[in-house]
Amino acid sequence: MVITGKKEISDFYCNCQSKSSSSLASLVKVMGAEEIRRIKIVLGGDGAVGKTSIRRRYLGEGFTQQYLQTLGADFALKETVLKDGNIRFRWQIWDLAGQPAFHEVRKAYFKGCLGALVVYDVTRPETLENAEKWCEDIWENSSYQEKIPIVLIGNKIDLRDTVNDALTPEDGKKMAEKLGIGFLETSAKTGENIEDAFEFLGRKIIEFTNKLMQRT
Ligand code: G3D
Ligand code: MG
Repeated sequence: MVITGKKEISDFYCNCQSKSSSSLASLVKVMGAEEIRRIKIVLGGDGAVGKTSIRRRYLGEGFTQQYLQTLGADFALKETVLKDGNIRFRWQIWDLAGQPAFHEVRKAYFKGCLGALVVYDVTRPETLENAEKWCEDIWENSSYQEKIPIVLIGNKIDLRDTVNDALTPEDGKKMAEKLGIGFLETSAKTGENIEDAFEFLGRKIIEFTNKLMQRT
């Protein structure tokens, strides 16, 4: 692949497979870090925790959505500007449609991904336990040697008072601390913290890519 301009470098960022961090970093340094435009992130978590609802709530109207039949994944694009720093991102958000035979597609799903939201449902405690496995799976299958940024999302907080054994914010915080990742609670129904979740992840991705670039 010939890297000649902005489009190519952003495509490179999206498509890179098993590039070492140093080769990636040196390439980005040559082109200038501010050229990064498009960032692939994935949504992880058990079925019915609210991944698709979170994505839909965040993207609102006017987004591009494609369905990748071979992967069984929905794939959506949104351009957004982080509130400070004026860094413009074009999110490429991958969201598996349903829960197909995931082990067969996950390599392609995680390929080139620079960050993830791993979602659990605060009304179903087993989904938080499984969130740990999701994180490990993402790190194992990602294209980077370093652990890519993940934000743990406790979703459906609007339903917390309707069940007896709902997870508390402390439960999620504890898991996030154990895994060394960020944490936030959301409701895709009311919209609470949905924007913040993506912004939080965006900041972590900036830190991550800056760190990669400093290594060269
Ligand atoms: P998934 O993509 O993780 O499989 P979905 O999950 O986004 O398809 O959501 C599964 C169900 O949970 C949907 O209900 C959806 O409306 C609901 N849901 C998602 N997020 C929230 C939330 O924050 N609060 C509440 N109350 N419900 C939520 P249906 O009935 O359409 O299957
Ligand atoms: Mg879904």
